[in-house]
Amino acid sequence: MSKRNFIGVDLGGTNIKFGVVSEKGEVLYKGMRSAGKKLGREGILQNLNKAIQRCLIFADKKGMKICGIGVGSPGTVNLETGKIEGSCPNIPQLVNVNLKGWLSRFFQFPINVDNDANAMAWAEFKFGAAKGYKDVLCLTIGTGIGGGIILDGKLFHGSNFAGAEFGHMTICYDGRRCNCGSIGCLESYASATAMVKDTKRLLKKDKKSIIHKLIEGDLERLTTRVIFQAEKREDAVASRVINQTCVYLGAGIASAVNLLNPQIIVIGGGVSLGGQSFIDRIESQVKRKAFPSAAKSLKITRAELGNHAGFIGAALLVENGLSMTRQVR
Ligand code: BMX
Ligand code: ZN
Repeated sequence: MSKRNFIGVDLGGTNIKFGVVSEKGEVLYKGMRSAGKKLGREGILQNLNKAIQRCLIFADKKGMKICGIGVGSPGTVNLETGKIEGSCPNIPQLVNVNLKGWLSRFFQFPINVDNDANAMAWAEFKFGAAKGYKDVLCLTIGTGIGGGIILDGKLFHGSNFAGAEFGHMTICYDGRRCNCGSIGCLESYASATAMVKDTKRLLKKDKKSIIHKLIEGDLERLTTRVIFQAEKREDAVASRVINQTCVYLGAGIASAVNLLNPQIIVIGGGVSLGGQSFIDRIESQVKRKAFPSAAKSLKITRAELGNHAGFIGAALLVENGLSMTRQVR
């Protein structure tokens, strides 16, 4: 058994995923609970606290030593202070919360807080689909679209820790309004939230779509899982939305490829439910749009660590999160 174990928490808009992770990336314990977004700031923080307590109880039972707690949170996280800064469109209750300060009132361990997609990227780089590569771009497509960049083996944060916000690249300068306040961001076109919205709009006009049956007429039950299921059954509405999503993602990813020329792109999050055919369609869009010299040996693949990547990465970043910050600043 590995001697150095960490608690990792992935604080999402809907759920909190958490676990005890060894330094070798093994998941020794895992759990999930609702983030309680409707409960407001205190409620979310209490749920975060409870998730960590569950990990500590497990570690205690097994006689395991915990060496630190890592949290991945949406939004811009100041790595030095542990505060969520700027805008936090998908969990606005967290803006200006010093997560690290708050947690250190309850837990006497080294604590590190980073952006959720950065954490996912780090996990995939260390132990997942991007293992062995040094220039990596990860994106997670769920409620929003998050991004993480690894350049020359180092996690890139940017000068104010706000880098790699992949979902907020402009793909249409006068397009849809985004949750972040800007216009035309990739997230407002290609996130799971956007896919569901677009599908609902089309369903109002297409009464024959099989999706109506799958959701038993209740639009509230529509998820990307249902959309992918419907596409397998050759539903026209589902195909149209999914193909269009691939076009949007292709445009965003191609721009990032031209900017960074990564070796590999890893795609995770709920939308990776779309399987290999979804990745293949994104890949063909990217290859069509990106510089041939940047695209020629580019690999695009699904994340390997699935739902666990966020908390695994958060846990692993406890040890090198801060040392990396110093390299950036
Ligand atoms: C948003 C942004 C990113 C985050 C991404 C994925 C906020 C609150 N979030 O673009 O920082 O990485 O969503 O988040 O500003 P998820 O909630 O979809 O996992
Ligand atoms: Zn935006």
